[in-house]
Amino acid sequence: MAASAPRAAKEPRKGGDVGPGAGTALVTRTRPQTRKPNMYRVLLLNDDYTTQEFVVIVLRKYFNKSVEEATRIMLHVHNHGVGECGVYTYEVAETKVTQVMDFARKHQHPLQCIMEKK
Ligand code: TYC
Repeated sequence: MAASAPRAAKEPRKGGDVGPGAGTALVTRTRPQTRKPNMYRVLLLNDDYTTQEFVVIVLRKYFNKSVEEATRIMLHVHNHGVGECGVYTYEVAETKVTQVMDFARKHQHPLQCIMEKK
């Protein structure tokens, strides 16, 4: 009986219980028993229409940033085109992206939020 944790279907698999290396743990351990999860950056993209105030609200509401940190990140995105809101496991990052995109759409802002593998 496989004892691996549930994994999001969309996240690319690595290793696992089929293919080369499957079922050999008793003979030769080829991997540590615990593996660090893949981590994903959640990024905000700049645009000309979303207000600076709205971006600060997003960073406070969904990324738990202080006013000062949220303002710093917002200005970084404004000046450089893209900026990091946080780094999360796949499912958490995916949830944050969906929440931000839904919130932006609801308030009729074109703000874009994406994730990328670290
Ligand atoms: N460039 C926007 C403005 O000047 C502000 C902005 C910042 C928009 C960050 C999006 O992710 C963003 N109103």
